[in-house]
Amino acid sequence: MSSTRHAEIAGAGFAGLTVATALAQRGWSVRLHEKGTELREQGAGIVLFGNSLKVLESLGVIDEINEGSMTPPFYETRMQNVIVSDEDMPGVWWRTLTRPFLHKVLSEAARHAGVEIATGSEVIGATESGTLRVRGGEELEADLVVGADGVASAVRDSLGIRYDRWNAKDGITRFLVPRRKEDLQRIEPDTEWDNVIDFWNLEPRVLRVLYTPANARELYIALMAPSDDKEGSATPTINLDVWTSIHPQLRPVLEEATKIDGKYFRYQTNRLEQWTKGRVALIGDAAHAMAPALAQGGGCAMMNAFTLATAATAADPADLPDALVEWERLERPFTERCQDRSQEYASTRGMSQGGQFVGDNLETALYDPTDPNRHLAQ
Ligand code: FAD
Ligand code: 3HM
Repeated sequence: MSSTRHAEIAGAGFAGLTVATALAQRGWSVRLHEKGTELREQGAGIVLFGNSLKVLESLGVIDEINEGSMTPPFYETRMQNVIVSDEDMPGVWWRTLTRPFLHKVLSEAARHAGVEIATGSEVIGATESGTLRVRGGEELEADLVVGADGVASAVRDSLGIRYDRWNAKDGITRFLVPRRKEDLQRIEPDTEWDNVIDFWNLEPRVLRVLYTPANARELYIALMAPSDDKEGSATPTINLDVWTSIHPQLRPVLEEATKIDGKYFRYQTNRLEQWTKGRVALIGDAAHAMAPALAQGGGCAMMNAFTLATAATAADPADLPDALVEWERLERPFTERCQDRSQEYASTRGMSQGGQFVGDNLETALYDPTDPNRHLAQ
């Protein structure tokens, strides 16, 4: 009998690609199932902090990530177009980038590590003894099964794991557009257009634009409006008149957004009764979807994917279920505190006051999932 351990993973998002690569790099045979017919991420931009950048460093892709991303000089917050904070986050490692780029880097790392990627393969469930069920009838056995299949996880639901869910009143439509930096500079010469700028506007109506340069060419803009504001949340084409009436200096990039079909997305937080059952572990939005306020949903997905891979590798194969329970006990509190902080900001719109990247709010950003001694002091 082969001593190589085998993992079956549902979902090739940031969580699934990370755990697949980390396991394969540690000698596991790994099959990753993606229901989409192509391996790709259609989303817009993302902000990553040290916790996930350390993971990318450990996977061996940080040079590539650095080349295709940037660190803006400041994370600026404006209320009614008045600057309330400019945060340069001393000691905090952070990068902005596009999601398609991050997905491409992770997909290539997975292939390079020897992960078998099955596209057009829809997972319909799993059993705690370690089988993954794929549409079409296949039952695949594994030492470890991972549900990284997103917020509507079939793996989670097939195991009967219950969870609470909160939807925020606000939601967001996200776009990747050309930077148009010179046009923006002409309109507002005193603005540092390389900054992240969180343009809050609460009066006469809640219409916020989070402006995030992702590299020299691409800009991520996220347009937030309450879900009951029909004009503010209109998609697939945004209501240019409404958005430029509040944010006239952003006209060039808002015009770019009208050329793209947008999807309005309401924030959601999930809290599960358990992240593991037998030989199955859940990670990413399947386990802990969160409001994006602290920009840590993907970061937590990647750090939990990585620590799952190291914990499973360190475990005696016969004791894997116990090792998964211990992994959850140690890692879950960090994610839950981040969920709570993000949820609080989302429901109070407290980010409009600026100055959020300080103190306890930095706990997740500063967490190092690659440090084997990280739990010694607890
Ligand atoms: P997903 O990205 O949902 O991936 C799941 C994958 O599984 C998909 O490829 C899907 O096709 C596949 N799949 C689903 N079901 C099945 C099935 N049955 N069988 C096979 N495959 C399946 N995070 C950050 O870190 N920084 C940010 O700046 C940030 N900004 C955000 C802004 C907004 C507005 C929102 C809503 C979220 C933001 N996040 C951010 C959070 C982040 O996007 C998510 O937490 C992260 O993408 C989750 O990754 P995942 O791999 O768990 O899930
Ligand atoms: C990066 C980021 N940060 C905050 C939000 C938010 O509060 O909606 C969205 C984001 O993409």
